Amino acid sequence: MNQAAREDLTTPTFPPPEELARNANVTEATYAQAEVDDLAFWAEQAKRISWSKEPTEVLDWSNAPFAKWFADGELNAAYNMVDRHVEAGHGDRVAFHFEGEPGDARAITYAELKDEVSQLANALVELGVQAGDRVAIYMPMIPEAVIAMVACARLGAPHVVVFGGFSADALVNRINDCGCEIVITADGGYRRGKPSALKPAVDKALLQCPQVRNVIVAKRTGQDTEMVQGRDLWWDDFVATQSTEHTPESFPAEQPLYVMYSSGSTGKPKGILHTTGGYLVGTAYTHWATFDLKPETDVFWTAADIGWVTGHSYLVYAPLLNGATSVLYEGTPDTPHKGRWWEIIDKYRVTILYCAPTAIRTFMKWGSEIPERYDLSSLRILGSVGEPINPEAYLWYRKHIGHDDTPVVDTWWQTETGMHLISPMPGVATGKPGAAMRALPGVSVEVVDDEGKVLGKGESGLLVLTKPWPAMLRSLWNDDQRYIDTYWSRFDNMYFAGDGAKRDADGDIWLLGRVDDVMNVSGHRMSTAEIESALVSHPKVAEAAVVGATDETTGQAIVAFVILRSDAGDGGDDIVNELRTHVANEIGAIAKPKSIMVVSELPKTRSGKIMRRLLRDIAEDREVGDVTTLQDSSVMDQIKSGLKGGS
Ligand code: 6R9
Repeated sequence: MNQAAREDLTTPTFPPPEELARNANVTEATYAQAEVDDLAFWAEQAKRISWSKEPTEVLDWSNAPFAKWFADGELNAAYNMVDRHVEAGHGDRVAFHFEGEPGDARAITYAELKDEVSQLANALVELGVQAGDRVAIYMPMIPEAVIAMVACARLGAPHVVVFGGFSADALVNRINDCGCEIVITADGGYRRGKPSALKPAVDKALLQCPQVRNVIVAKRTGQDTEMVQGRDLWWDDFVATQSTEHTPESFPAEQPLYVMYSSGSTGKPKGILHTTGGYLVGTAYTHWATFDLKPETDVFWTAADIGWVTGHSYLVYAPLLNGATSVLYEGTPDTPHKGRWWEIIDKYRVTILYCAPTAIRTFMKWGSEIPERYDLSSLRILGSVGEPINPEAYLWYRKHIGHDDTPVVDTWWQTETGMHLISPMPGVATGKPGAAMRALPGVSVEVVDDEGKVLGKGESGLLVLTKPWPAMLRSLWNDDQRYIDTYWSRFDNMYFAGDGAKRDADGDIWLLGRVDDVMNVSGHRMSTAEIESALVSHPKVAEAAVVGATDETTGQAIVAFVILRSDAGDGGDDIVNELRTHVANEIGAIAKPKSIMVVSELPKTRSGKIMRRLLRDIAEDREVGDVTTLQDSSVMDQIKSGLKGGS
């Protein structure tokens, strides 16, 4: 049976729970309203934000593709994230339940957050930071990381968060590309039960970043830390002693807010630039819409690192803008035990969980008996982000985490888009496992062919955005030309997302993976995601990654790497043939992998993306390339030493 038939016939669909639909933030009427006049709709959403000067314009697209949103408005981002909630009488509301990996915990109220953000803002001012200056943040998942981002936003000083798992080299590139003069870091953080140092990487990096004047160091692990006199300052000495009073200044809506480098790709990383007004409107609105957020009662948990855009938009910015209560967890899901996430959900009565399919597949591999030990009844909505969620993972997530009655929202977006653009709305959609389904109200997407012709039901092609949206990137840092070339040159007046997509018979959208992950085998276009999904639907398979390896005869050949479920043992002697036959049955003989290798781990970036580039190196029998952005750089050695494969 082919993939389309499998979707239509055997995968169940899930209408929204009645009560959720009755009280839903977004209804079918919201789509209709946005369709009548999308700019009026965005002007309406801008009221979620407190402006010191209300904008009278919505979108200025006269210099396309360089957009200005709410351009004559003025505001302060941090005022919107903390002060206004305190002024509204919500100072005692918990902003974050921080849970350290070793089990230490701290609840931080909005009033406390306001004080600590103000202290850091004062400290940065003392170091000479002015609006427009860039500040690098290289931190573990601790409250000071959030405080650092919000304090920079308060000063109109764009932050450049570099994922704490990246190497000193990655730090050098980003600090220098952006011209950062201040770095905020920590002695270390806890990972897998051990303190893991961060400061030495900063010291190493700064040998190549002469313009950096000062480093602020938060104490987390208490490990021995070298401090460079005159340059390095302990947070406890320098920040915690500052005044808790700081008056937020107003900035124009287009004030740069942050630069985030896109990771995991080859070549020079792109510095994606976001600005203030539109980004705040777009993230606040989508957080409220996609997760049906009720800030007074929900406990929201984005289980993602702040070094990834999901951590920016939906761990820091949107939850604080909406006055929500969130969980901030420092560590790994299996420390000290494999039930850690479910224990946290149980402890804080989390109502909305947002994570990546790769995490879900890991939990599947560990077995459903682990979450069964915890009370997960507080959950009411589950979110997915980062890659297409295969139907098996969706169904497992819904059944074993979501007690078979919580909607799963599969949110498609990018670092560049800043906010969700495609996702089912939980109170409206009849969820289809594996489909991101429909553009959010106010957002315009199409699937087009190579010539830019809009495709219809039952057709596959490339995903494009046909109208600007408020949280869109404004450019690439110092590289307007690359911004135009990458996103706006492939088609006229359309943003090219780089993802393949199809519309099913109902017109709903399915993401097919990056177009660079689309293989061409004997002239047939095939998506890596589709074959991975077929492999994972086999009862013995926990995870799969597929790459196209250069092949003399067929152009590209399909090579699969699979991790077996723990109860499948070594899969048996014939496992490779069994899986090839299975894929042939699921999709067709053309999709049969030429070779399948059984491995114990897959190489992933910290945001959970499989680094297919490295697998391609193995499949093509090459020296493995740059592994600096891997979550665990020993994985490649493990894969090479433990291959069980065949062709
Ligand atoms: C938020 C984030 C963006 C790329 C994007 C696409 C993939 C993200 C997805 C998804 C299918 C989803 N992607 N969410 N694919 N379904 N729900 O992940 O940003 O790190 O910039 O990655 O991730 O390929 O183009 P980023």
